[in-house]
Amino acid sequence: RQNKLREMVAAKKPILNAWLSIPSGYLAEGAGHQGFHSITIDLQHGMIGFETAVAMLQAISATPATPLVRAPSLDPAAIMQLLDAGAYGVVCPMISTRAQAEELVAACRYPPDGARSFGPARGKLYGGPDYFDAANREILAIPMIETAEAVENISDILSVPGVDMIYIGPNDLALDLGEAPGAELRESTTSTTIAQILDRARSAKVATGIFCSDGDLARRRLAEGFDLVTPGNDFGVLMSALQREIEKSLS
Ligand code: 3PY
Ligand code: MG
Repeated sequence: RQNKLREMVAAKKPILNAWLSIPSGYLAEGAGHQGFHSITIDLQHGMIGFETAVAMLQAISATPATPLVRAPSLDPAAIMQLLDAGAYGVVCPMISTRAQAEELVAACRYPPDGARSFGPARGKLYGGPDYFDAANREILAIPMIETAEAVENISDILSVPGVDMIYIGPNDLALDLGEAPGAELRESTTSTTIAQILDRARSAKVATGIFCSDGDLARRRLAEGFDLVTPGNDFGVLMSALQREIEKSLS
């Protein structure tokens, strides 16, 4: 199966990515039918374990969205297991050096391109009979750029073969730059740094994604030239929708 995200990047079409932290196949299925191009299951900060992630990947398979995961950390065993479960891309937190980016790519690629162990399990159900031939080409390895060290090493990280997209985590980036989460929303070192990363990635012809607090910021990021945006996460969106209904009920 082809990865539609690759085609969209090549065609310069904006990618809308949903971000799920709530452990529910039902939610994943519903989100996948809303028009998002990809859905990311967050195993780092989400309340989601491996077995529920499998059920969510199955649910996403019933929708047009491409299934991505955010791995809990740069742990090749965990990454390979999520790929075997049918993820078609891995967003990996805290990639700060070339060696870490290479380790991420190696976990996502079968030899000779990498060191992924063979046992595609559900990946083959999602990807189809040509899974083994297609996997190295179609599966995206997406390092998160969210530390000052990653910014220092950005050229090295962008030049690693197999890094086709980076994903900025503005909150951790702000923390590591000595600012508070949310600093990206105003003029700040974090905002300037995000613009620099975008610039560098575009010159290196590596696609860019970024977490956004909501759809307004996502629209701005697309206008700036990001390829993929995440307009908020499920829990935040649901809580503000609930709050709005309370306010309406009392007004
Ligand atoms: C961050 O902002 O640090 C993130 O990881 C976004 O998901
Ligand atoms: Mg982060």
